[in-house]
Amino acid sequence: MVQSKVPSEPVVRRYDHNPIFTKDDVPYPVATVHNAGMAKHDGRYMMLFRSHRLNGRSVLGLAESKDGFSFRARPEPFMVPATEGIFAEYEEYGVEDPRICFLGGEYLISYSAYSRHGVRIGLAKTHDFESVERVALITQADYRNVVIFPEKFNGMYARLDRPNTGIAPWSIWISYSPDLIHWGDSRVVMRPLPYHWDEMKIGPGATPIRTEAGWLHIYHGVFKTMDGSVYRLGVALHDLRDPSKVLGVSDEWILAPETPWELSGYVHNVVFCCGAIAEEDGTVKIYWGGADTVMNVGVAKISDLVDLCLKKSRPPM
Ligand code: BMA
Repeated sequence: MVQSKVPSEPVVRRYDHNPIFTKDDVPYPVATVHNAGMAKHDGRYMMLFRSHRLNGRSVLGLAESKDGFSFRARPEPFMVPATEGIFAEYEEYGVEDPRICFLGGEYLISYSAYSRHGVRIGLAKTHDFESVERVALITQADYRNVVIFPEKFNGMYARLDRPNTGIAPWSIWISYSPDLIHWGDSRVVMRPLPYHWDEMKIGPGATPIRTEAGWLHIYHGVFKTMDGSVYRLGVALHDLRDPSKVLGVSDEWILAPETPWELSGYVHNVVFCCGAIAEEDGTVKIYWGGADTVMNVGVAKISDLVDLCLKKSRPPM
């Protein structure tokens, strides 16, 4: 007799009407929409999404929503590569994968700046999502995936970042700054685990979320297969007072490519998160790019994600 298996509820419940946002929702010509940074501003959900233009280089567009599920795009991109000053030289190939952090009454935007010199991180800020001001380039090459913590620690700003190296698997580091411009005191806090879903490389995902148990961080991990790389999402919990201390990392991923628009597209087998919004009811809306082509959303209970970090842990290093 075949035993029937009781399916367990997925920890992240995909929204029934994914994908929530595609290139057809953008009023200017683009090939993709993906990897959006998220913020809530004046009660509205702001989605700062990346798009490949038809020349293969990326720009950042903005879309807004009242409910977090149905988004309307602005008529023009929000950030395109700078054409003057120091930023022009380092953004020549495009701006990508933004993260948004609300801190000190303003929204900080950390984004990848691509150029012939490699990829580094730019910092910009906005008060109102109408205008945007570039602040500084806050890393050298090659860095990606910078998320800034929405609080200071002993007077210092903190960020998780991901330097690229030829020697070790790409890992998650922490760095500190007195002024958001000069960063240092860097050290590695989390490494990919050999022969595990995130063994090839990991990188910060969404801006960390404050919970009673610690800072909840949704990150991405990559596994190399004979059919290319698979991008999945995982969760880690960092100490509230000392975010360099990782209290737990879930042994299991929380999301893997499964739907047709995550399994195939511009880059197949990818779910990639740059933003999540914690709600007052204890849930979090997680936003992710599917196959570098469309935007999706799912909802998880914050307590379930914290439990995964603390009760089903793998070692952070
Ligand atoms: C990473 C970044 C992401 C992208 C992912 C999958 O290295 O370039 O922007 O979503 O690869 O292609």
